[in-house]
Amino acid sequence: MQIHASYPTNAPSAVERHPKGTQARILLSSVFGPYAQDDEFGSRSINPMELYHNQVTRAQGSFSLRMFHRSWGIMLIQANITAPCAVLDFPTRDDFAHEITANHYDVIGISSIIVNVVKVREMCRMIRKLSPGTTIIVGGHVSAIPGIDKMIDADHIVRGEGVSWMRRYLGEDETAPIRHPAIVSGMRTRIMGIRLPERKGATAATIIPSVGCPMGCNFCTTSAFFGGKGRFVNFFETGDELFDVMQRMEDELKVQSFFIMDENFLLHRDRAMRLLERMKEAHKSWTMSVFASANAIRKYTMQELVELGVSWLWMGLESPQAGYSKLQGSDTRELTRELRKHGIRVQGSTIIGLEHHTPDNIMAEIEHAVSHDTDFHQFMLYTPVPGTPLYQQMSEEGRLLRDVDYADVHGQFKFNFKHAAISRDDSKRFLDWAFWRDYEANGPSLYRISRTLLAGWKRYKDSPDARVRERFAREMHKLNGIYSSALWAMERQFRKVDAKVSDEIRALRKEFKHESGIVSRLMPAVLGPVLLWTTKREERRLARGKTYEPPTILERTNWAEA
Ligand code: B12
Ligand code: SF4
Repeated sequence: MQIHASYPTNAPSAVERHPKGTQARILLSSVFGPYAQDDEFGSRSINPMELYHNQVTRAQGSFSLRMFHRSWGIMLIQANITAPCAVLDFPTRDDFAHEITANHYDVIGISSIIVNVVKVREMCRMIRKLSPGTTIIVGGHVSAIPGIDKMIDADHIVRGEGVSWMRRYLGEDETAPIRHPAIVSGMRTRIMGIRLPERKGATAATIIPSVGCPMGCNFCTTSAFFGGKGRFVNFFETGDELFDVMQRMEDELKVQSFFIMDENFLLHRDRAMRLLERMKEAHKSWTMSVFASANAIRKYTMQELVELGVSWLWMGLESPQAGYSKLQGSDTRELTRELRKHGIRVQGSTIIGLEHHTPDNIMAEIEHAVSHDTDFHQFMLYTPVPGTPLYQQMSEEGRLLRDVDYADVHGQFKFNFKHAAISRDDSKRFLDWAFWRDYEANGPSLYRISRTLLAGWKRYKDSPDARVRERFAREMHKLNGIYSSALWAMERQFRKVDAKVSDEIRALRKEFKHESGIVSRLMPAVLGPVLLWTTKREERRLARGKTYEPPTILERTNWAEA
């Protein structure tokens, strides 16, 4: 078995080549499901394959935003090799067994994060039994586990960036430009008990400009995995390259909105400003959802952000006392308020259980987080994850709890280390409280995003910039009847949680009515009661333990039947 580190990129290659080179048949698979249940392979009901419901809106009941995202890492690798390749996403164990017996693969690559290491072990075992002779490659964050080579039976374990590694392995040109796959960012979206229709162009395209982040926060696993502080891997260096990719996606997927999967997109100001120039020249009224740190956001005026089309922003708030450089000089509450006034939805992210937290001060810190009144709020436990500087430090200090299963090391359950002041069980109580408190005080996120949208619409509906005007009009007209109806149902359903917030929802609904055309004005009378009914039905289903799973997807490229 060999363990390879593929960062820094372009390091001299010690990777042996596959004898068949680009003729090798490759299968790239994510780990098997089902995911949202407790089982012996490390699935956990608390850890579903859903971004929002897992770590953001999980306390919001039937108002929780539920959707699935494909495994973009293996899609990116597939799009950048010329070998015949299949991607198998979200298989069951039976699907996986069937695929590797129905077809002969020379190479099977498994992509996984740390929590799913037992599934990787099982998949390696299955491959050895059902497809002996096949080379097994394991990549993704799971490879950062110390001693992983003793835990699983793989031939190669790849740390860091996978496209260049795989190209090298197959004897392809690893410096060739990256070809971006067409990725629809989310699927099977559900809210208020309804599955939203999937029309071409209705869902954003995911764009992956880079992996890693040079800020190097001590707990950050993505930063550490792609080289750590001062390093990251750029797939598209310039605004021009990015513009070209986005334009291609606009054509292929018929989208005008993009989910930019870059840990700190706004940090690279030259690239973003060049992208804006190109957008202006080509009159592109695009919408962008981005991740950015507060110090990076502060490099832009609100006008620049709005012109760029930033409509959703994921920002780490962590804790004002924590001293992270990305937060220095920022009043994050003021920044959040300002962004929302300009129609930019803010998703805050707060860490529970930092070193300075104690049972005496943590409630105040949670209140502070909640007082940001962000549209969405992610809460996560401070978690030393293998590969990060924090893990190294905790390990040296002898504070890691040795008997915690990797399947439970994901920041949404309990501490995996000895905290100076907070017990393991209390870590979960504080975390659960934070989610609940944010929901109770600020209402369903769907209400909050409606409010931000309306604020943006009012501010920019007469903007002199036609691109900006068009963007807000597009969002408002497409949705205002739906939002008003959802608000009608939310107002009633939320009354039992908090009457004051319910009144605020009602006031917002009235404002929507004022800004709406005749059809949208009438819609809540019909659609509102339907949504109230589906919401209640969903509450009952959830109370009975209903969970959701992503569909299995198989996609082949450069394929000729053997
Ligand atoms: C989208 C996403 C998800 C999606 C699911 C995606 C999926 N289909 O599996 C959702 C939202 C459901 C999700 C859920 C979870 N996620 Co998540 N997720 C991400 C996110 C935001 C993007 C992943 C991505 O596509 N990145 C871009 C691609 C290009 O990078 P990549 O996947 O790392 O792939 C590259 C390399 O790793 C490598 N590679 C990957 N696979 C393979 C395979 C082979 C064979 C090779 C050679 C190379 C290779 O090559 C790729 C190209 O360079 C990342 C954060 C991030 N910025 O990466 C977190 C992240 C991967 N998630 C993480 C976590 C912890 C979780 C959860 C546990 C939620 C939680 N409680 O936090 C759950 C787990 C759910 C479950 N039951 O398994 C952590 C992983 C931590 C770790 N060290 O293991 C990350 C890094 C976030 C973070 N910073 O903490 N997640
Ligand atoms: S700024 Fe965010 S993405 Fe960058 S290292 Fe810190 S936590 Fe990670």
